[in-house]
Amino acid sequence: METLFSGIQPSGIPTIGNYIGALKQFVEIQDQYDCYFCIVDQHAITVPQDKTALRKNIRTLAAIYLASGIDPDKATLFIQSEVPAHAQAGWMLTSISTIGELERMTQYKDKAKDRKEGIPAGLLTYPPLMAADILLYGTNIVPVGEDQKQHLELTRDLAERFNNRYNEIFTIPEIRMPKVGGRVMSLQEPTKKMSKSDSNTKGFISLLDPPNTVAKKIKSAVTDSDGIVKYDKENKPGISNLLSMYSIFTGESIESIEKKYEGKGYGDFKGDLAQITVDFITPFQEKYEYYMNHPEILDDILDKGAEKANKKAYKMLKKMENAMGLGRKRR
Ligand code: ATP
Ligand code: LTN
Repeated sequence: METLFSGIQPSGIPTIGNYIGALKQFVEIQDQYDCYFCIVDQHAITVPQDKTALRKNIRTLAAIYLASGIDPDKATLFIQSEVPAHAQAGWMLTSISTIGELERMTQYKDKAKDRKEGIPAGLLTYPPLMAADILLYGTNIVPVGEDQKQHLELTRDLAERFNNRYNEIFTIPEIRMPKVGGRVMSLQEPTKKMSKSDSNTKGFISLLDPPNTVAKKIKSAVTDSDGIVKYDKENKPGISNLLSMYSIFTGESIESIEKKYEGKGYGDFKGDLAQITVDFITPFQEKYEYYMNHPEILDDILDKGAEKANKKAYKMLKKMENAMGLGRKRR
């Protein structure tokens, strides 16, 4: 069976964008791969985090993975910092990365420009840590949203560089992006990606927003003034974004949704989308509550996950050290 790896940062409460771009894909293909799903807390600290909030977000994210339908009997769910090989391998891959290629990463540029009190060095070295996450498991496939494409390309470059320079130990991973919904946009600024760390909370739907808040946010989403429900990403980014969401939740094609709302205004469309989203989020939140109310079940899943991930990652770490000549050769 091939191996799948993906990660989400516990940098806030996941949004419907994270669900559509990442979690939903995970669940759809989890039966076809040996899956590793990671709560990447060491990535989250590349920007300042409040320690109490971080701890809370880690548990919340674990429960959200499970509420989305990740099956802990099949997949390995674990916390990055509980598997030290990630940071160790990350250091080795940082050492073969160049500052030039890291400075070209758009996520780095975007996040660095918001930092008023100096740019944390971890923001720059974030991608080799991500490469370590992936490469440690001999990963074949990485399901992510569109924003991670550049990081995946760098991961492939680093893997090839390492293989050529030291020893052929890494599998070159493939990226998998959703056909629709790879980039869910902000409800307030539809040319910007929906992000869980957005300071304007009206821009995103958190997976834990109360249903009436969800409905309100959709109804007040920014659209345009021509009132025609039609997909046109360039000229009508707001309504196009909502159309994608509608299509993803119902499975209907964009064309058939456009037909359905021909001659109707945005009000009807948004009202229906609000209901559809609430119908998804209500049972989702019930499952989430179950795991939050049973911390012993959650801890047990995370303990087992860390144990399994540690075993697998440690083997690759040793191969990396051998290839690079670190430490002593064991007799
Ligand atoms: P942050 O806002 O803290 O930078 P984020 O919301 O971008 O975080 P991540 O934890 O970095 O979320 O991403 C987790 C997964 O969700 C990744 O696979 C990413 O590609 C995907 N993702 C994030 N935002 C979106 C979005 N707006 N649309 C589709 N997929 C997304
Ligand atoms: N960089 C990703 C999160 C992430 C990840 C990974 C995704 C860290 N390590 C490994 C896939 C595989 C992000 O910011 N969304």
